[in-house]
Formats: sequence, structure tokens, C-alpha cells
Amino acid sequence: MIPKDHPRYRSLVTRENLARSTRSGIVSLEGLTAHGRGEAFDYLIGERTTESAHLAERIAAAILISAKHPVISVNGNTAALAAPQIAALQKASGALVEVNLFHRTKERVKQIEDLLRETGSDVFSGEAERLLPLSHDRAWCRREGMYSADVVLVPLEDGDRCEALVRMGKTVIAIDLNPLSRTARSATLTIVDELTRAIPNIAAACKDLSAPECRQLAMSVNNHYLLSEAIREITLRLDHAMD
Ligand code: PTJ
Repeated sequence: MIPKDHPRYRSLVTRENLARSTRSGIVSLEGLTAHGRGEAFDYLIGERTTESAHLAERIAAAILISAKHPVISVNGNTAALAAPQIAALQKASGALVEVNLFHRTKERVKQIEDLLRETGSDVFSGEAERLLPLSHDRAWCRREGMYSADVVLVPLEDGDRCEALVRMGKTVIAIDLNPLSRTARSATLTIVDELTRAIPNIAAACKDLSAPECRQLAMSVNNHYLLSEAIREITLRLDHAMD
């Protein structure tokens, strides 16, 4: 019997949740493969928040609470894995919550918005337009939401939209367990941590950062350094894997 606080137990419960959410339509089939890729990287970082991820999460909090118009972008996987945690982060950071999907249908958008509302988020919805410079359906967003945002938090992003948002002059905070992905490398700041650990850590930091610490962290973004540290932490772990 695996103890309930063991990472393996949590990972089994997560798999069941994702399978259920795929059957109900919240998670896309592609979302399941994305999760599998994430699990492999999570194993490499030791299924824990590393030092560099902890620092990235505090910087993310500083950026979010200093922003004028921050938006948390939610897709199927994020909603299935962390809907209540998104609501808590919204409260702590004051960000808008907006659904943006790769595999977009009106029904899926509504289903995900309903789930977010049921779990406490104040979801920014309304008429979406094709506003982002992308050929696929992630181009659809709201003019007063993501399109006007200065900071966008994008858990489980695809590289195209991340690059497009950065080109539009936005500060993009990605949560991605793969430090080598195009998203991780093109975001302004990448948190190499599992979504369900990262989001509560950012929310906690939003509440406990002092104003001087917040200013200092918001000015200290160095994504290249943080990704190099994430890779170094993985390598160190692999070096001792057989000990
Ligand atoms: O719900 P939709 O229609 O918008 O579809 C969303 C998916 C996930 C299919 C879409 O965003 C996608 O294709 O993502 P990618 O390009 O597969 O990238 C997902 C990245 O997130 C990969 O680098 C994974 O390693 C990483 N990842 C997967 N699960 C997690 C994760 N990172 C953090 N926490 C996770 N739980």
C-alpha cells in the first residue's frame, strides 16, 4: 500500500483524474501525452520543487503582483489538475482568469469555464476574437483580457503562442517541467516545476513578499540562469541515480 503523501500515490490519483477528465472532454487526448512528457521530466527533477524553481516561483509572484493587467491563461490540463489552486492564485494575485485552448470548441470552453467557476474562480469570459498572430485556435482570446494583458501566466504552453505573446511585448511566465522546450526557452520567466506544486507556491509568495523584496525580485529575471540551474539540478540527480 503506497502512503497517501507519497509522490507515487499522488501521481496515480492524478492519472485517474486526467483519464476521467479526458472522458468528460475537459482534457484533450493530446493533453494526456503532454502530461506523460511532464511526468518523465518530473521524475528527473525528483518530483519536488527544486531551489531554482522555488526562486522562479517567488519571481513570478513579484511580477504578477506588480503587473497592471495580469492574466492567468487556463487550458484543459490546468483546469483538470488545479482548478481550486487557480482560484486561490487569482485571489492572491488579483489576476484575471481566462480560458485559452489549443483544441478549441465552444463546448470545451464552456465546460472548462464552468469547472473554474464551480471551484471559486471569477472567470473572464465573453466574446472571444481571433486576436493573437497565430494560425491555430489559440489565436482566440478576449480583447480586454489576454490581448490587453501586460503579464500572462501560461501553464503547459505550446511554443508558438508563447513566442507570439513575447513578440507582442508581454511578460510571459511559463510553467513547464521540460527546461529544454521552446516554451521554456522563449518565455520571459520559466518555472520548471509541476503545475500543482508551482501554483500554490506562487500564491503563497504573493501573500508573503514584502514591497522591497517584490521590487528586487521583479527586476532580477534571468531565464537563462534559471533554466541552466534546472538542467544542473537534473544532471546532479542523474549523477547520483545509482547510489
Ligand atoms: O487543453 P488544450 O486543448 O489547450 O491542449 C493543451 C495541450 C497540453 C495539449 C497543449 O498545451 C500542448 O500541446 O502542450 P505541449 O506542447 O505538449 O507542452 C506541454 C509541456 O508542458 C511539455 O513540455 C510538458 O513537459 C509540460 N507539462 C506537462 N504536464 C505538466 C507540465 N509542466 C508542468 N506541470 C505539469 N503537470
